[in-house]
Amino acid sequence: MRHYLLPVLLSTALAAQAASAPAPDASMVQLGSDIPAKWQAPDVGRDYLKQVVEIPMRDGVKLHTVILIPKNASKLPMLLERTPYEADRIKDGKLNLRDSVGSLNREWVDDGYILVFQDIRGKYGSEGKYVMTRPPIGPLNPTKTDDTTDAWDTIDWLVKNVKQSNQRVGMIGSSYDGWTVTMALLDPHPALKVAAPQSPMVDGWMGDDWFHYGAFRQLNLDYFTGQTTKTGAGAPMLRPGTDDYQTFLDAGTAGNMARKNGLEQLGFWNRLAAHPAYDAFWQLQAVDKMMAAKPSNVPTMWLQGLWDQEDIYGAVIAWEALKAKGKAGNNHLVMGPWYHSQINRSAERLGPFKWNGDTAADFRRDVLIPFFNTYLKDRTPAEPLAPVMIFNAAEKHWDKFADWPGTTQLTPLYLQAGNGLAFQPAAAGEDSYVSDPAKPVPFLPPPVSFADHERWTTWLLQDQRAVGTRTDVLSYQTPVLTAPVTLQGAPVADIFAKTSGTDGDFVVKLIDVFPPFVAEQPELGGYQLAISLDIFRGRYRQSFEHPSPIPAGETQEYKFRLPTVNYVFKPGHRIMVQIQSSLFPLYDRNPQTYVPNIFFAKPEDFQKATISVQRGAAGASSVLLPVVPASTALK
Ligand code: PG9
Repeated sequence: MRHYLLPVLLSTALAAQAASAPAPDASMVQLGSDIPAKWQAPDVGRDYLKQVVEIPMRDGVKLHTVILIPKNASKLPMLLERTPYEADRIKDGKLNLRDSVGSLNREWVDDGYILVFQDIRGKYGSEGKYVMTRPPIGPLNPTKTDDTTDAWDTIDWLVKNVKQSNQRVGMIGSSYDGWTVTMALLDPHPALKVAAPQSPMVDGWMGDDWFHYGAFRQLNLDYFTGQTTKTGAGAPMLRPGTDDYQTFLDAGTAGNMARKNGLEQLGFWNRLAAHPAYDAFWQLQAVDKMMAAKPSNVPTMWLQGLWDQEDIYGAVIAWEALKAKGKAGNNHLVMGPWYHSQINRSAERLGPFKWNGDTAADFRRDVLIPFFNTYLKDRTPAEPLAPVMIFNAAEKHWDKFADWPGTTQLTPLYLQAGNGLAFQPAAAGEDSYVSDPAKPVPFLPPPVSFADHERWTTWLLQDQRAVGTRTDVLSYQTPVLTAPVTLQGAPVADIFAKTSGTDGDFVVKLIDVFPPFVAEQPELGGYQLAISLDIFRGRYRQSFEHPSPIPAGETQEYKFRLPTVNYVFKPGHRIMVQIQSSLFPLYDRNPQTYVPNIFFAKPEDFQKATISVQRGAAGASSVLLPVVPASTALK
């Protein structure tokens, strides 16, 4: 009985208490919201001010901008980064600015900079419409704004409104953020005094993010969904499994993969897929061409990695375009032993290759920040800045150059019978392989996931022994070198080949073969390091704009520039050249049957083809090497 009675007694007591409770007054009741309309953060001892402003552009669109100002700052320069990757990513969770900004920006804080981050139009906190790497005002952009005007309007606002500044601005940023720097340079605001595009996307068709010489980079499908399904961060595509080699093979074409994953809703994918050739769509947004038409006088440092897995093309090409316009005086070129954007991280090693010290941190301290200080703080650098600095990964030191390339003379290294390579022309002959689209050559040993950061950032340094024994990969090598061979410039692949198909891709790799034993680092014994490699889609052999079928069975020339090198093949090493017809799933498969648009090839278009690479009089296939005359060439 007691068991049931207790709750009844208790509830009776509580009811009696409520009946006798005093009436609530107004201070007890919330009719509005517990979140104030505007929260004013008190001064709790932060050593900086954080201002979040919506800066109006000339068309009234407001761009979300985060300004971090050291406390008691006066006459400090401003470092501006315009980004599609969230200006608010710099959190203000710490009392000290240097702790808040993280390792990437700490050095600038230490040196006394005001940091400014801005969301570009249509991304994250900014108003307006987002257009992927928005082309400049003109035929592809019939509006009155672009990232040149947005940078101009932003800088104009900053110099008028940030009272703690010295009214000078430097722009910096990597990759997409490097591209925004290049756009600002097309009509720089007078207060923009110095700039550093790092691994900038310059030409997405020729050799940066989207394609390489017409071969499509399939991991972009993840990028498009991440970047353009939402104003904020979207998610990459979902996968039926963990191996992207199998996933993309099963999809058949990039077009199928896109369709399955809903990408037909995405404007940029549709535009890209409709323009697989280098037509006006690509030509009119190639930054190097725009730069050459409007070269700026702003002191600019073009930076990129020698093994940049995303944008290995742009910085050096833009620098060359400006040099050709007589602008070498205010444009510097720097190439470090870095993966994409590693300039902003630590860089003591890349894959298994170890350098002497942190090549990125040392460079930022000794070169990059002094370069900015020269123009933003009137400080004279300890050493005059070399026009060109390129790391020599074989000898593990920086080389400085008054001009680049080190030689304009290209020396052919010819394919020889018996898988040899030599500087002497070869006797006529050919080597054949069957390229089977059902078994494309992997760019990394499967299983492979584009999301694997370590493997993705080092795939260009993959030991090529992984594929050298495949029957669809041709490998040629020199005898063991007895004298160094020094390269300073961009090698050029010059391949003469027949195919039984009517289209096909050519991948050419220039490889340093390490000696069988490397005492300092035994794991490098026999390592085959590609120092320069690229892919070329055969239909573009005569014109990038107007592709044409390959006449089956006829020798054709495939000539294309490979990524820039500053490298020494040392005595005891060998030079190797590998040729193959796929690099999958990074690059989409060529069906090897000519179709109007490879994105939409049908399963029956994918056919095996026999490729016959020519030697000697039949077609003197070679790789043209920028051998500096001082080096003793191979006999
Ligand atoms: N490589 C990336 C990118 C640059 C430009 C356009 C699209 C992608 C990046 O890292 O930002």
